Formats: sequence, C-alpha cells, structure tokens
Amino acid sequence: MPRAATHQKPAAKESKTSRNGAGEKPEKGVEKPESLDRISIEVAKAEYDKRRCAQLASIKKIDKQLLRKMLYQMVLGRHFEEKAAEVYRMGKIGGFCHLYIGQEAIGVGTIMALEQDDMVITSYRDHVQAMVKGISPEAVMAELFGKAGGCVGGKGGSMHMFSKEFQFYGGDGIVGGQIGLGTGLAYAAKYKGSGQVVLCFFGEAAVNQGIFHESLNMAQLWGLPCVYICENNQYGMGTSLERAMSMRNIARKGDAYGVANEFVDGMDVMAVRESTLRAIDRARKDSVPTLLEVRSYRYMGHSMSDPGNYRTREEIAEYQKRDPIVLFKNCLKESEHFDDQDFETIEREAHEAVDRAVKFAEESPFPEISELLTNVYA
Ligand SMILES: Cc1ncc(C[n+]2csc(CCOP(=O)(O)OP(=O)(O)O)c2C)c(N)n1
Ligand SMILES: [Mg+2]
Repeated sequence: MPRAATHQKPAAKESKTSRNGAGEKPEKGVEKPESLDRISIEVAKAEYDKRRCAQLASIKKIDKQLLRKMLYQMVLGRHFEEKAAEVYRMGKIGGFCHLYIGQEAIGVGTIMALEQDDMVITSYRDHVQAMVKGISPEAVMAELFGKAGGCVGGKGGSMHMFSKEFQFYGGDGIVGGQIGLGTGLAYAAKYKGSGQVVLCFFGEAAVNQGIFHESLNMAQLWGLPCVYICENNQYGMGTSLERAMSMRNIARKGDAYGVANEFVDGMDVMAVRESTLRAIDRARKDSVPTLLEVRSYRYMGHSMSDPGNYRTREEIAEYQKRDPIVLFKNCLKESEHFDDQDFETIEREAHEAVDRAVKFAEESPFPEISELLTNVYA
C-alpha cells in the first residue's frame, strides 16, 4: 500500500464503540476496530462471525416479504452495475460512470427503512440508490445511455439521476455539494411541517470539506430531520482514508456539533437497517439530525477510467470474501426462511429486469435537438 510521507504523530487513540452525541449509548451498535488502517485477516474473520450471529437475530424479527425485497434490491443493484460496466466498455455509455458494487447493503439497508414520501440526496455514485428509492431500472439505464427515456430525459447521465416523483434529489458531481442541499431539504421539511425525513449520502472524502462541518452545526442548532450517511468505502479516488484524514473516527466528528452518531458495519444490511431506523425515529419524533458512519468497500475503480494502481488485488479479494450479498444469503438460509430455489428465482428476476432495462435504453431515442437548451442553467 502506498503510504503518505508524513512525520505527523499518529491520530489519538479512538473510542472503541459507536457514540451518540446526545450522551446516550445506542441500543445496539457494532464495535469499531481500534485501528482504522487495513484490518488484518484474523480481525476481519472475527468481525464476520460476529456479524453473522447478529444478522441472524435481526432477520428473525422481520417478515419474509420484506427480507425478500431487500435481497432482490441488493442482487438487482449488483447485476445492474455489472451490466453498466459491460455496456460502458462497449461505448454505449459516455462520460463518467461510478459504480456501487460492494456497497449495496448501504443503499438497501437505509433507503428501505424510509417512508415513501421521505427524501434522498446523494453523490455521483447514485444508480443503485435511485432504483431502491423507486426509479425504474429502465429509466436509470436509459439515463446512462443518454436517451430520452431516462429519468431526466437523457441530459443528466450517470451522475445526475433525479426524480421529484420519488423524492430523489440527485446525483451531485461536486464532492460534498449535496450535504448543503440535503440540509436545505430538511430545513424545508421542517418549515413546511411535512413530517418528511431526509437521508443525505456522501463519501468519507467529503467529510474533509467545510460544507460537512457547517451543515452538521446548522442541522443540530436548528433541529433538522436529516440523517447524514457517510459511506466510508476507505478511498477518495486513489487516496486512502489514512493519507487524507487526521482523525479517522468519522462518526465521532458528530460530537463536535452535539449530533447523535453511530458507526455501522456496511457489509451487514440488517445492522445498517437498524441504525437507520433509530436515526429516522430521532429525526421524525424529535426533529434532530444523526450522523452515521457506514464502513464499506468499493470493489471497482473510483470510476470506469480508474487504473487502480493505488491498491492491490489481494486487498480487494479480502473484502470480496466478506461480500454483503453472500453474508445476507447465508444468514437467510440459516434462518430457514429461504432456500437455494428462492435464491435462483431472485437471481433470475434480477437478470431479467436488467435485460429489460438495457432493451428499453437501446430502443429509446436520443433527446430531440429542440431539447438542447431546455432546463439548462448556466
Ligand atoms: C469539490 C470537488 N473536489 C474534487 C472533486 C474531484 N473528485 C471527484 S470524486 C472525488 C473523491 C470523493 O471520494 P468520496 O467522497 O470518498 O466518495 P466515493 O467516490 O468514495 O464514493 C474527488 C476528489 C470534485 N468532484 N468536487
Ligand atoms: Mg470514498
């Protein structure tokens, strides 16, 4: 691993457990490993076993239909992104394209904990979250193709999925830009008394931007119903977290502003769901924000044009062994809710949905020339 050439003292030892800025301990949380540098295989295996037991217990609490939908959305997201990579390489998608493979448990565990009317805003890594919020795979794929049938008429592309109907407010290409906008959405919800909650997603590199700190401060001060979700996939483009952040316990940065916070294992869809439900409850009932740090790992490059020479194949393979979909399937099987036949059906349905999306995107026309300047602000 490339290391930063630095003479700085190591960051102060960080607390082991997730913390809540309101002074309470979360009812349930995942212990954060003491060192946030690459975790050893032994630690990772121990974490995996612990996760498996915890996930089994959570699965028993919810009904089979919901579990099925969660698994379907994760599998759909995975196959959709694999297909997007394939057609990108064939030249059918232009511009930037950032994939979500490896992070599916976050999009599904969080967004499926919302009510339909709640709002979501995110970064450019947005295809899977858009689908979980309700935008059809057809509309997302056609948007990737730049076609008129896309959710924004083919004019936004990969980074700008959007739908007012499904309360999905983008897709933002400016690192951290959506944190300010999400805070504004939460302000609007409170001002109007709509009862809506906002989930605002961003990567760990965005935490170093001023807008993160300003937004958390205002959200706590004004009591805004916003759940800030930091998807800590451990890299910002080719720069690892260790090289870019002095205090790497991101959840605890909420303490600086009195914001309730939790660290969550992003490979465990049930743990993500439970933390998000607690945060949504706080937002809806008490109108206060929460910061969730959800640790994950992206398997693919930062974008489709990333040569990936800042990490090893072995490191990626280590994380793939603890894949969130495999973990969820294993636990569902062990819980006796599902068998191999169910998994085959879900896989088939997801592949069919992706094939339909590609067909739709291929057949959809490009936007009319008369559309060139509509809805364009500059
Ligand atoms: C304000 C700004 N600075 C720099 C960039 C270039 N840039 C695009 S993505 C990125 C890394 C962001 O990483 P992270 O926030 O961890 O999100 P991830 O890509 O890992 O999901 C950078 C520096 C940008 N788009 N906007
Ligand atoms: Mg990142």
